[in-house]
Amino acid sequence: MYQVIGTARSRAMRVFWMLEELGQEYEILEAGPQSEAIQKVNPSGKVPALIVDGKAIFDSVAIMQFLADKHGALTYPCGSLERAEQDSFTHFANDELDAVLWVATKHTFYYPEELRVPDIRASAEWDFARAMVNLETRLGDNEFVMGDQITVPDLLLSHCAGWALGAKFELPKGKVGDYFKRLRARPALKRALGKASENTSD
Ligand SMILES: N[C@@H](CCC(=O)N[C@@H](CS)C(=O)NCC(=O)O)C(=O)O
Repeated sequence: MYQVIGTARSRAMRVFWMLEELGQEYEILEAGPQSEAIQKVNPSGKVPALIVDGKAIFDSVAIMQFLADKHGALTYPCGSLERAEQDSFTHFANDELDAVLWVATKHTFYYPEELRVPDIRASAEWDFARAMVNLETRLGDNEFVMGDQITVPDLLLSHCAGWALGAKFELPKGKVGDYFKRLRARPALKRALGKASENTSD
């Protein structure tokens, strides 16, 4: 059975969601960033990590893509043109959303107070809003970014949207807003949230 080290309030949530979409069994080893449990397997102390056959894989996106490839779902095959486009959406989500939200988060509460620069918020909001416009253009009238088929970047983009909402960034209405609503209504996400809340000590 897979084991995931992390918490619901971290990027581990994406991995729980992916495992639920794939119908895989997993155990949550609840441990936060820089905890002893994660430092034992990941020198950077960052969550999440996936333990598979005694080996730890870290970085949420590497884990999600590994799982998708291994179980042959939520992904196009390596070497296909579709996979190149799918990966381009994955990098878009990481570069334009995750990175921007992470910088804003670090300057809100993660860094020691003396290192925080609250003024970066305006540029983060500007970057985020620009990314939403780009997403609207690329999404068009599709159900998911790759068309009819849900893939790894949809989960990633939706997880970032939830993060943005929690951090009080403005989410667009219209096509992108409806796209995020569709993703948040996925039964697999609901199951992942339920399982995570059973495992949380918060
Ligand atoms: N690119 C990594 C980022 C992992 C990451 O930064 N995780 C946060 C929690 S969501 C963390 O553990 N941060 C601890 C730190 O930066 O010291 C991923 O997607 O897994």
